Amino acid sequence: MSSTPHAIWLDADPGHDDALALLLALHSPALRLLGVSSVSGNAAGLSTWHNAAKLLAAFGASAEQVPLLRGCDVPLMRTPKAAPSIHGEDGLGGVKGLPELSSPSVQSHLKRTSDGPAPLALVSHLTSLLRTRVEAGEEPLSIVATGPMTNIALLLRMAPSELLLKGVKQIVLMGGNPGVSGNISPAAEFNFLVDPEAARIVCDSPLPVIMAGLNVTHQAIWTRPLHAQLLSLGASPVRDVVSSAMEFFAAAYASQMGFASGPPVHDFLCVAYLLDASLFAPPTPSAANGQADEEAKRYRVEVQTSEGHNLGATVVAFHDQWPIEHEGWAAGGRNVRVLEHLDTERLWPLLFAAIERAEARVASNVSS
Ligand SMILES: [Ca+2]
Repeated sequence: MSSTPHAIWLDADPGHDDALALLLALHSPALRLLGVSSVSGNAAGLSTWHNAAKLLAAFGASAEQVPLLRGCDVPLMRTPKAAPSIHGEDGLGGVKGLPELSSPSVQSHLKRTSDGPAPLALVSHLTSLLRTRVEAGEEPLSIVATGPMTNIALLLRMAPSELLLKGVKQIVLMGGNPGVSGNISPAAEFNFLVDPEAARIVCDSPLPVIMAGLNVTHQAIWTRPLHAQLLSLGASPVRDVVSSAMEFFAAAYASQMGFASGPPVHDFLCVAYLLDASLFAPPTPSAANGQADEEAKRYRVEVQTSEGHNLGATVVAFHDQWPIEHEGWAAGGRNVRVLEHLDTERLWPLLFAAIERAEARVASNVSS
């Protein structure tokens, strides 16, 4: 692994599990978070923007280090659809210990404004960020998308394709339901159903796309023993945010989705993948020739955008039932690397380590 931290951009709709993804993105030495953008999804666009600002402040990030940009308040073609029964009305229901919206630390993250529409300013910011990095010969960055894909689809449609191909290594997204039932509808996962056209644009793009869908995120259950371990380590501002978030999330998943063992940490897996893709390697030996596959497999994937029961569903050609028209990543090829396996035991130390680093950062901010 290179000693230079890998640059990432996080696009999110916080969101309890988005909060965990942000925590890991901020406090992993192997990653460098270049910025965050918010999108409507779990709650309205104003709420997810505010939530991102509160979380950045709570986790010790300064607005200079990690700029926050507001993105789209509505999907490309549809009316917004939120998830109040899972995330509360404001998207971070039940979360304790966050700074007030009016506090200087939160306001510092919200002060960035633009003359024109926010999504346009976001695309412009990302485009110039990519151009600067490409011209300086820096490594391509990874985009992490843990909300509906609206902002990222706009970027893909508006930025020069050559710049995207040079500047973006991959898009790691939480969304879709390869081979399993949906959650927001019988056929579809929430992020993809909220903006299915955007999800399709992202999956069909010529950039590598890594999909953490419900098939794998439902393997990452925050169980009671893990929660007890978190509480046993004592109280701190960061720990209060995480523990209260997971308590609310656990209760919501138990009552709304019948998850008795605990809630899945969905979005967290995208950042975990960037830290250690081997967490998602197929078990050994997996292939017919006895050789272990080191990476999750690529498949031809199509997001359904026709009206009806299948809107937003992900159809995955696990057995190449559709012809593979080219070797690239775009539509018609094996356009998505689908995460299927997870070494759950090795996942949780990443979170506990990030919590410790966040606590240290927050403590040093307070004392300085
Ligand atoms: Ca999310």
